[in-house]
Amino acid sequence: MNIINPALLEKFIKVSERAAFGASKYRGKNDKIAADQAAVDEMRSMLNKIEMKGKIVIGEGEMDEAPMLFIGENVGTNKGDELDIAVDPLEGTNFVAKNLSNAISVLAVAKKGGLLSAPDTYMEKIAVGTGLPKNIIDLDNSVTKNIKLLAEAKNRKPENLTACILKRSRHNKIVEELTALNVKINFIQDGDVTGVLSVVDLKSPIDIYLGTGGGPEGVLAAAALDCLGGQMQTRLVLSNQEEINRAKKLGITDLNKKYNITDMVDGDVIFCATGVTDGDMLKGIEYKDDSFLASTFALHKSQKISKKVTNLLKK
Ligand code: VTB
Repeated sequence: MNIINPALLEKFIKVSERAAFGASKYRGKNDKIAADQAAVDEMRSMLNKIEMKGKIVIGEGEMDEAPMLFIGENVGTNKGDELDIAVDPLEGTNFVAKNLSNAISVLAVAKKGGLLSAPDTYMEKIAVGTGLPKNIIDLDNSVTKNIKLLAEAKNRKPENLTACILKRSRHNKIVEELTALNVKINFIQDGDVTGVLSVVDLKSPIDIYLGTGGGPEGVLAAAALDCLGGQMQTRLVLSNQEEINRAKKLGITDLNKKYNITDMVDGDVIFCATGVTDGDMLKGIEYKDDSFLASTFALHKSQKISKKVTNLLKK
């Protein structure tokens, strides 16, 4: 495998740490836009310090709609390796605005061409954890069939499984089927990167993630699951001509394609997520006089690195 320079992991950790710190200043201030902007500013300035020819493939939007970290923007010093970068400087803007748990700053990095350039449209997602038969779940199966297959593989009854679902009315049908099977449901209000990753969190009881959320968030979660060994399948939801055009502009030709992890992430990958507010996966930014503590979940596939790091940094 063509690996990403292992020394870069620490540099990308610094990027998500500073972005999370930027957003943390707006916790509970009821200003989603300012919180996001602060995270974007910090993330961009840190990315530009890294020796690389970086390109944003998933970002804040397309060039004409996002002034910074837009899709196609070049970042880094313009020397070094060619890397593709997916960012969500603030995943869970609502959480920060209302000072609720689970806001994170997140990014994924691959070699050039290694990440699916997903449009900012909805995406169907289904994910399960490690140690299961390959391709056990499928978006084209009914929810009932997927649950039965999973229960069988785990040697448990459906009533002893827990599913994580984003609380939206579009998921009513999924919820109905799960309820009929007596599957336990853990609803989340927002933040499906963390939601998907709960299937590989050894402390969490989540057996399956199901539902439709953001496309960019889907690729970010796939990058982490690729390092951690879970399974995920996704499909873009393109509901009008404008969305279809956006997908085509990003090079997507098969509009109904079901993506497995290897279709979204190719080769080596780095993933970093830093907590902004306290959450299931990470602690939020903690202020200490002129410094702050930042907790980050950092992964580097080729190096088999999966670690949680807490650093004390100058404000
Ligand atoms: C999704 C989800 C994100 O926002 O994009 C969601 O992937 C927006 O969904 O994790 P709605 O349009 O239904 O509100 C998040 O939850 C947070 O950015």
